[in-house]
Order: sequence, then C-alpha cells, then structure tokens
Amino acid sequence: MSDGNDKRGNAGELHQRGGDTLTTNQGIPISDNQNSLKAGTRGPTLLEDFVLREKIFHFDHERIPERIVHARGSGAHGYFETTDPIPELTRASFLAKKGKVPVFTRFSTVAGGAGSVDTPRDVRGFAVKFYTEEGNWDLVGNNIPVFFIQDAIKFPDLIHSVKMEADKGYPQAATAHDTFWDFVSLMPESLHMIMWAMSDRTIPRSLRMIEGFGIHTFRLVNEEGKSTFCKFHWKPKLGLQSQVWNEAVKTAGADPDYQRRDLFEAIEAGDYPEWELGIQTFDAEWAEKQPYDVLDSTKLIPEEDIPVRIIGRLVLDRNPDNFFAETEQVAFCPANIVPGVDFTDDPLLQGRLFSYLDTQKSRLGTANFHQLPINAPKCPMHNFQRDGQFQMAVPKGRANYEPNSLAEVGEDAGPRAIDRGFATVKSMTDLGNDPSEKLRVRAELFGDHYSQARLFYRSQAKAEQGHMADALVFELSKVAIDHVRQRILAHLRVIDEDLAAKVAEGLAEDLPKAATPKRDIVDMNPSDALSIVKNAKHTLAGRKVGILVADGGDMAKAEAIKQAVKADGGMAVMIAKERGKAEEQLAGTPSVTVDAIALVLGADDAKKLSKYKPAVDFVSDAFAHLKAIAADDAAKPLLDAAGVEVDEGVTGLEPDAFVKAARMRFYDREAKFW
Ligand code: HDD
Repeated sequence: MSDGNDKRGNAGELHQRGGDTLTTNQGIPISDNQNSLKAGTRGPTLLEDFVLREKIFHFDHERIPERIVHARGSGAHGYFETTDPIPELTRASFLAKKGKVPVFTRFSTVAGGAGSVDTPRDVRGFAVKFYTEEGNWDLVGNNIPVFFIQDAIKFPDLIHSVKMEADKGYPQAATAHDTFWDFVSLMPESLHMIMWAMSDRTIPRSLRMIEGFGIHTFRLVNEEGKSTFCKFHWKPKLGLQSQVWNEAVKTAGADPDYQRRDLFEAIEAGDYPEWELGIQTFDAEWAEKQPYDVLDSTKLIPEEDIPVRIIGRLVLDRNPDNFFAETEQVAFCPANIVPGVDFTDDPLLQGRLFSYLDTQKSRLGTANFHQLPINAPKCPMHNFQRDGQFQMAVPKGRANYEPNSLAEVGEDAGPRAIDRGFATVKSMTDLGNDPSEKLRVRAELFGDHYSQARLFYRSQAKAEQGHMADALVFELSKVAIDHVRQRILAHLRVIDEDLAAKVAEGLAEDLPKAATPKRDIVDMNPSDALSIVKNAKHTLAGRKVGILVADGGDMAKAEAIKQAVKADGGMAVMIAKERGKAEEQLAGTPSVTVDAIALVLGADDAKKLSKYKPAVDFVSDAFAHLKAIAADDAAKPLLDAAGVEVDEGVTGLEPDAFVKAARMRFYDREAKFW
C-alpha cells in the first residue's frame, strides 16, 4: 500500500490486504459470518451487531449510476506500441519514438443499460486510455467513422430519442421505435450515420473484429509547433466480420454476454486481440478543396483520397482483475490529451470536452475520481489541487498555492509549469474561420446531408446493400407513426432510389415525394474501404467451429476436423445431445455461438436428430446464417429436415475442404431465402 504521498502522485492504492482472516472494514477479525447476533436462539436481531450492520450498509451502497450512454461495456488492459514513429508530425513523446505504453480499453454498446445484451443492432464504443509518460491521452471513439449529429447541443435530444421511450420504459437497447426515427427523420444530418447503423457494422461478430475511429479531425503538433490535421483509425488484425441479423437476434437469447465472453476468453487463452493504429493527415489547403467540411463529424475522408498510414499497434493482453474497480470506474474523457495532440473547432468535439468530466463527477461521486487506480496517470502528477471528498493522497508541507517563496526558507515549494508543457495551437483561422463575431450557426458545407450517405450505400457489396434495406424495413416496421416512416422514405429517395424502392416494398407502402436537399449532392467515387465484405479476411483465426457428434459417428473424423481447425488458427468444440458425450450440450450451444459446423453422425443418429428441434435448428440456422457445413451422406436426414440445399459452403468431412470453406460466409446463399 502506498504511503499516500507517493512521488508519482497516485492516490494510495487501496488493495484489499492479503491474509485469510475475514475482517470488518475496520480490520476486526470476524468469528461468525453465517449468523446475526440475536437476543436468544429465536429472538430479534440486535442493533448492536456491528458486523451485520456494516455488511448490509456496504451492500446497500454497492451500485453507482450507470453511464448515461455506453452503459454496457467490456474492458481489457494491454499496451500500445509505436512501430513507425512520427516526430515530424507530433511531439507526443510516445508517438515520436518507438516503444510501448500501457493502455486500458473499453468497448461498449450505446443505447442499452448496463445489464442489456451484447448483440443489439447498435454502434460499438471503442475507448482507449493511453498512460503515456506525459500524461493520459484518451481516444474515445466508435466503430463507425461518423456521428449522428454535427453539434453537441443536439446530443441530449439524440440520446433521449434513442433510449427507452419516456412513458413506456421500452424498448431496451434498440433504435426500432417511434421516437428515434421521428428525431432522425427531422435531422437529415444523421442520415449518413443511419446508413452505417443499418449496415452490418452494428451487428459485429466479435469486438475483436471491429474497426475503431477517433471520428473528429484532431491536430498533431510537432516540436516546432507546426500543426497537421489528423483522423485516427483502428484496424483489427482479425479483419472485419459481422453476424447476420437473424443470428444476432438469436445470439441475444443464447448468450447475452456473447461478446464480453468472447473478449475475455480470447485474452485468457493468450489469443490477444490486436489492432493497428492508422492516421490520415492533411493540411488546411487540402481541406478547403473538399466537397465537405473536415470539422463536420457526419463526414469521413475516403481512404482512397488520403491513405491510412499505420503507425502502431494495440494489443490487449490482460483481463481486468475486477470488473467494477476497473471497467466500471474507468473515466474516459476526450479532453484528456497530451502535448503534441490538440483539438479542432469541430462543434461536436467542443461539446464533448465539457460533458465527460462533468458526467464522471455524477457517476463517481467526487472530484477526486482521477485518483482511482484505473484513472490515475502512471507518470508523475503534481499540482496544487487539494482536498475534496474521498481525497486519498496525503500531500506533505504547506505549499498548496503558487507562486510561493517557500523554497527560500528551505521548504518544498511544489511543482512549476514548464516551457515544454501543453500549449494550445493558437490559430482559429486556418480553416477559413473568422472569429470576430459570436454566432449560433453552422458552416455552409455542413448543410450537405446526403452525398456521403449515398457514398456509403453505393460502396457496399450487393449482399450488404440487401442487409441495409432489410434493416430499414425491420426498424421502420416498428415505427407506428405513419408520417415518420414516410419522411424516412422521402430521405432514402434522395440517397438512392433503389434503396428507397426496396424499403417501400418491404413495408408495402407507397413512395412519397423525395425530400428536398438544401445543397446539391456530390457524387463521390465509391470507396471499397467502407465495405465489410470487400475487406473480409478469409481466416479461421478468432473463429470457432462446432462439431456435432453422436454415438454412431466416426470420432477419428471429428478429431481430424478439430485438429485441422486448430492448425488453421481457429477453435473447435465438440457438441452432443448429451453433455457427458462431448464438451458442450447441443440444446445450450446453438449454432449462433459458432462460425461453422460439422456433423459427424451415424445414419441412425441423423434420423433421430432430425426429429429433435435443437438439432434441426442447429443446422438450419447455420445454413440460414451463411455458414459452412461439413457433413457426409449419413447426415442426410438431418440436412433434409433442416432444409439444407448443397452449395459451395456445404462440404464433405474432409478436413482440408471444410477448413477452407469455414474461413468465410456464403452471401450468395441468401438469394435462396426469397
Ligand atoms: Fe460520448 C460516453 C463515444 C459524442 C457525452 N462516448 C462515451 C463512450 C464512448 C463515447 C465510447 C464510453 C466511454 C467508456 O467506455 O466509458 N461520444 C462518443 C463518440 C462521439 C460521442 C465517438 C462522437 C464522435 N458523447 C458525445 C457527445 C456528448 C457525449 C456529443 C455530449 C455532449 N459520452 C458522453 C457522456 C459519456 C459518454 C455523457 C457517458 C459516460 C461517460 O461519458 O463517461 O459524457
């Protein structure tokens, strides 16, 4: 335990002391943790029982307010390693040279409460706290490179509209309801993000398979004070992969903790999730030539226009020791930046700079939340801020003000500001701004709400476009207010007539007159980087195969498949109707929990299983979810009962052919389901 005056400025680390004696919070040994103190064997419990009172009192206060957004999340420790230093762009010490710094990362869904499921259709938060030698830098991003709104003043409205409806208290963790679509239909600036939200990006297969984005344009500042605009990108080593919607819905029931478990188990198994950090950099002159405003968070910069330069990697190699102390109490804040990084005038970012510090006070209850071990910097931290609730540090001496001349009488005068300290970039005019007036306005180019929504839709593979139309049909089917659905269709017509027609057909509604854009639409070149399917990595790494076995099956074949999957970097699990005959029980392990299936059965087994609903679902869901299926003739009765039609994703039991198929999903199969 620290002496509370630790030179690194950390608050004392309040570890639970070792030893196996159960004590009260005052350290008093407890003799009986089963019975409260009573007046006689059958008498009332006595107020005097301080052991009981303290225990119940503490329990009663265990919960803290959950985050107003991003309440459900999963965290992990790790490190960031700079592999291609950028001293010419930034003086941020850890980016200017090769080397590693510790990090804590938290992934989250946005809309649901802390106890909601892992697989709703929702944006994923991707927040990284870098504990650098010059302080903590928090890159608080999402898995989508744009945002719903342009100005922070709209954030409370956006969140109110998406959360459970105020009168009903539902739906939980879902955008598919009146208030969200009502808001969106009146805020066309959200349409670009809506395209992303209705794409497969919001139903990821695993947190290890999502991209991350800093979203805003930031600044990098070098030793000479030169500032360069920068967008940050995280690229997953396992590639991008998503579920299909029907699969995500079923996963929510099969395993509400699907993604949290996946992250935890991968790290426990030493299969460390990894991302590359990339940057897109540009100057004001380039920015001024674009058909969008780089300060507008509803716009992205296509990678084809400015390639992403990879400068480092993030590796998550340690699970938290304690969920509450670390994942729940971690306090991210976009205002936490280090010398060498700076903000821009993006009005969404500017509002965020206030909100996070403010919300932590209400969530964590004291201005001293930065002293919690997960939030404290790992570099020296010295200042004259003092006291406040739950002050953990015990500063020595009387220097709690500055300037002071206490050094002249031999006392510790405390810390001083240094020339190398953080200095804000001075220019407010480098993006053509005129700061001479106070105005409640947005820059002119912020008015184009459709061009990039169209860019996103037209950059998708055919299957992905179909998924977006399906998602819109599903969501709008849950909207009871007729004019809201019509208003959305009017916007879709501007984005893409085909998309609008498909959605209208799915709803069996007439198309309204198209909305009238405020500005002319710019037809940007489609960008392959925006598609998941076009960027899928065909690999079994990070994926799991389920092998359904039964008494009559050839176990040598099952074992050969298992070994081949492992050799290819994947995991394989044997599943049987009865748990005692395999590693998992069929009814509790539906095929939504794996990425491909193999059926190693005897002919009699297949006949019996074809009458057993969990077995039929196991196979028919795998087929419907576009997964590879390995089976031989013996499995035919089960394949038939599940409606499987042989295609290139259905192989025999030869391990090589199956492993090759299991590395991907078979999107062409979807055409059969219509
Ligand atoms: Fe936010 C949490 C991401 C706009 C206000 N936000 C929060 C988290 C993430 C983001 C990942 C969870 C952090 C964690 O794991 O603890 N937020 C974003 C992104 C945005 C964004 C990528 C746009 C580019 N946020 C945004 C605005 C505001 C907020 C415009 C308010 C003006 N966000 C908050 C918050 C939260 C938060 C209320 C809730 C809990 C917390 O901060 O710590 O302050």
